Amino acid sequence: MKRLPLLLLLAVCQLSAVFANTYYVAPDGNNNNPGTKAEPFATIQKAQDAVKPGDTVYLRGGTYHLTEAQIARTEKIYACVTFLDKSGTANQYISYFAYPGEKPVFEYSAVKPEGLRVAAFYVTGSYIHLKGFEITGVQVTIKAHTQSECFENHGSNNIYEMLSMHDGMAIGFYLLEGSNNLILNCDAYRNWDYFSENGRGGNTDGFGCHPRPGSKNNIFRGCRSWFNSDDGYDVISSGESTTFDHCWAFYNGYASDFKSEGDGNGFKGGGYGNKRTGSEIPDPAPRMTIQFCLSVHNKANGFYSNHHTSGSNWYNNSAYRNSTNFNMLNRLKDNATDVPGFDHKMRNNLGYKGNQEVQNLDAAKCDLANNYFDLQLQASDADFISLDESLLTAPRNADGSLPNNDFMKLKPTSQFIDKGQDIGFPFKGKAPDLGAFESGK
Ligand SMILES: *[C@@H]1O[C@H](CO)[C@@H](O)[C@H](O)[C@H]1NC(C)=O
Ligand SMILES: *[C@@H]1O[C@H](CO)[C@@H](O)[C@H](O)[C@H]1NC(C)=O
Ligand SMILES: CC(=O)N[C@H]1CO[C@H](CO)[C@@H](O)[C@@H]1O
Repeated sequence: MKRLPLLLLLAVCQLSAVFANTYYVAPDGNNNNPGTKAEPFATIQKAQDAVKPGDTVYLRGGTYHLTEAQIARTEKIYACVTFLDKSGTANQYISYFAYPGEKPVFEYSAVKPEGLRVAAFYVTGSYIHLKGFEITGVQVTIKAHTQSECFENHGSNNIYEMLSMHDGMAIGFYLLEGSNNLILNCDAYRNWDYFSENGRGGNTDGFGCHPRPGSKNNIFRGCRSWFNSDDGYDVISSGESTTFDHCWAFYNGYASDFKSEGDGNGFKGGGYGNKRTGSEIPDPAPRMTIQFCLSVHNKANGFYSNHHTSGSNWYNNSAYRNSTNFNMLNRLKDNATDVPGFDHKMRNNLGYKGNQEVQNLDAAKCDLANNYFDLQLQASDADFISLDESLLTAPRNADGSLPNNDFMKLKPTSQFIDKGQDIGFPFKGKAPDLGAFESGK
């Protein structure tokens, strides 16, 4: 007797799976088409009109040259070329995927709306999964303080996966609101706004996450950020915590010929900029978590607390050749006085060849253990299997995960093997190793 409803439920589930539709978008498509494989749409915007929760839109390979006529709508100061406001559900995401084995590239150099910021994708919907395509050439047209973005997120429970945002003037990924979003295995590189504010590129981060209070639990995992004119990852002005897990930052603050541009921090872990009064700053300020991350030869700091008004969690990170590898500078909320970092929890971090290794850390006011600096261990080339930086831009694995190579991996004879503290992640040998990569022993 009890079984019947379950069977019924299964049947209904299967039916709805059968009725999930697949649509196609192609560079030579037409929005008067039905969106089938043989007769695809021209734009994702048109595909959104057709979809319902559970549907998949496949993006065929090739280059899509976007035009100003395709701007879907203007939202405040943004020209939103594609405006995704249709939501899926927890069990039925709406998916916009690269067609298997193909490489769709969305190219925006002709989209230069006067007096407006450009958002290639402005996403207010939730339960949307975007996967496997490239955004390039996004423009900035405003001379004063401004920015454009490849993706601006306002929805929740979205997945941004295997997206590549490059060679534009815009921030790669940018979040102001929305919870439980996952930014997975994405790359942002060679983005530089050379037009506004005298071309310093001081706003063009690879990834920016600045959640308003209530926008919780956003996670960046497996991402890479390099040669962006400002920072690799920036969480200034955060009302909530953000987690960075297994992300890499290198060469930020530089053009690809190493000409100096904007700030150039690998991970800018907080702060509130010019906001001064207590009420403008959340109390307590959220703690960020930055773990298993790698930061190499950024112009300024590898890992930076950026005048944050609370401590953060820094676990198992590796820094190499930054101006300062770990700069833990904090600020007192009440009188905006900069002070050496307090309340940081740091475990198993490793640094090598910074101009400075660790700055602005008030060790007595932090919870420190098993970091190279408190263990008083000085790294040398002999600790690492490879320091060949060309490995940083190696191609990703087929599933989108970070390339698995020897960069900054420890030699079996390294002094850092088994020097870590068990903080609940799996490890090999007697104890965890220092840094972002566990060795085989
Ligand atoms: C700021 O506040 C701290 C602690 O309350 C105090 O020690 C310090 O002197 C103050 N600094 C200034 C510039 O007022
Ligand atoms: C350091 O990172 C590796 C993964 O790359 C992990 O296996 C190891 O346990 C980490 N150390 C700690 C203390 O978590
Ligand atoms: C040893 C080394 O290469 N240090 C570099 C760290 O990064 C700064 C800023 O980019 C460079 O000036 C240093 O040469």
